[in-house]
Amino acid sequence: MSIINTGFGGRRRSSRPDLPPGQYLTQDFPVLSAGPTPRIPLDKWSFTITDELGTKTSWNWDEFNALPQEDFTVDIHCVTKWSKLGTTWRGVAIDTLFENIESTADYTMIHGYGGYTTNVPLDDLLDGKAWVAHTFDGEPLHPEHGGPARLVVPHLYFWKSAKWVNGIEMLQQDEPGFWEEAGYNMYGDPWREQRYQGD
Ligand SMILES: Nc1nc2c(c(=O)[nH]1)N[C@H]1C(S)=C(S)[C@@H](COP(=O)(O)O)O[C@H]1N2
Ligand SMILES: [Mo]
Repeated sequence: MSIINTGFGGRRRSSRPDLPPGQYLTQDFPVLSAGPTPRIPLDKWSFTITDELGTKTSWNWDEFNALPQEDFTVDIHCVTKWSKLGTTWRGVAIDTLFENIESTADYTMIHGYGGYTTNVPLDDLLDGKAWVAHTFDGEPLHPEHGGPARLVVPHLYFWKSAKWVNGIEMLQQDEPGFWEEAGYNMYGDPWREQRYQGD
């Protein structure tokens, strides 16, 4: 008997160049949540950028949807070692949200409904590197996957892509969020396998 590995759905470590070290491919979309799924009615939803002086800029759902929208296709990599290639999303680039924000702070804390937090340097959110997405695979983002809207920062491990995202807080200094407090890496580059503190 021979074992045929097609490269799809298998756990074999692949030499394919689009798969970071230690990751395997999945065709599923696993759900990973540290707590219950918050349900946010769209008429209660808002997104707020808070600068380092405490000044707030907010969008309600209608205002957010009136911003320029982008379709994007990206690979995502979870620290639990699954990767999913070519995922398609629609949402607002973080660049768009920061167009009228004046800040000299280099770090951010991302906040989500339900209390989730994760830290991302501002540079890693700008220049087309991150979005607040409301649509996955042509459908409204399912609540389990972060709907109404989630952050998508595909070049970092997926725990940085906060589900049910509702704000970005500007910080002068880097601070750990929820998983980072628990020992996960402060930056989380999948290509350098920065899973845990000290990696
Ligand atoms: N608010 C919130 N966002 C979160 C999480 C969470 O528990 N709460 N888990 C993170 C982790 S570890 C991963 S891998 C992805 C999982 O997203 P998914 O459930 O859509 O696959 O969401 C990230 N964003
Ligand atoms: Mo994860």
